[in-house]
Amino acid sequence: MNTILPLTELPKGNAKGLLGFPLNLDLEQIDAHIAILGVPYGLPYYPSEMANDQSRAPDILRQNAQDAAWDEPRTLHHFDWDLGGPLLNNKDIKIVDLGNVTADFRDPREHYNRAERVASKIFSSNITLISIGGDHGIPIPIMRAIPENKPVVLIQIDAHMDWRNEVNGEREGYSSPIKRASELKSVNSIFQIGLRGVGSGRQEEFEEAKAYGSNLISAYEVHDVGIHNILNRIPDGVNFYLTIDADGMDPTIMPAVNAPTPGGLNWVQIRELIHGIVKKGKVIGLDLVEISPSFEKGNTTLIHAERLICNFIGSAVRAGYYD
Ligand SMILES: [Mn+2]
Repeated sequence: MNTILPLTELPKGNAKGLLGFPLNLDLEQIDAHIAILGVPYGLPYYPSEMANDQSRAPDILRQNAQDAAWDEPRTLHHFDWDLGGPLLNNKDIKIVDLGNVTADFRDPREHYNRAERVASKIFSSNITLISIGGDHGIPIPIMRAIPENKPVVLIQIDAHMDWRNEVNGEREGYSSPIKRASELKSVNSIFQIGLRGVGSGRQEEFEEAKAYGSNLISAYEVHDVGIHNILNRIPDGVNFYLTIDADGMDPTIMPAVNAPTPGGLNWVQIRELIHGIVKKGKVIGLDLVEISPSFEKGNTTLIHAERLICNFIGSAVRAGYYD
């Protein structure tokens, strides 16, 4: 194990952070209200997954964000109709991009250890953490860093339950984040929204999730009753952690996923859900995972991903998180 490697490194191929926010690799000095962190690598189920397609997503999102395409970036200063004003609402809000968590290919688990150490620093400093995956194993070390004295309600947006105890002997891969979350003292309850189609879960994982008391909400229920009624089931005045698998959204808006599944959340629904949860309590962290750039169509997934992150930032600012 090489302890000399820094916890994070510069994104490849560009020197700018996401949405043009400054890069800050000195983790001893983070002067920010919100920190963005790339976490490229999960733990593989097969040798070929050591660096999977999803591991390219943090840098590709930074490079191909719609904002980066304009000569003069607009996202920070122009009027945003999703938010009713500029992104940061003319407040003095500091956002930094911490770069990507460094990998150690002699010890793949060290990537998770580093992600957990960065997340611990962020959570203990009351900075909001936005992590970009990588596959859905990424939130396992991040959620492990949530302090037990500040427990959260976990909200997962996903087509799949992700309750596998292990796959090919690996307990911390992309089929297991909610199973691992259910074992944490820092997770009080779980809402799983957007479930549909066929995934890695079997009847036994379904029974286990029910026995735990997880709130399993199918995408079809969301379409039937509307986001408003789903929000009414989620408690107010608590802390939240939000994990968003790109395949929770409908493949028409996020096609770049490994398991595209019909019937997912549309843009209007995911936007309303994010704004609604942010208003209910403090979202201490959000991750967006499972973007597989090889399957991208146009810039569709990346544009929705960027808008999703902007809606989260803008709603957090307007909910008074940093006042
Ligand atoms: Mn997932």
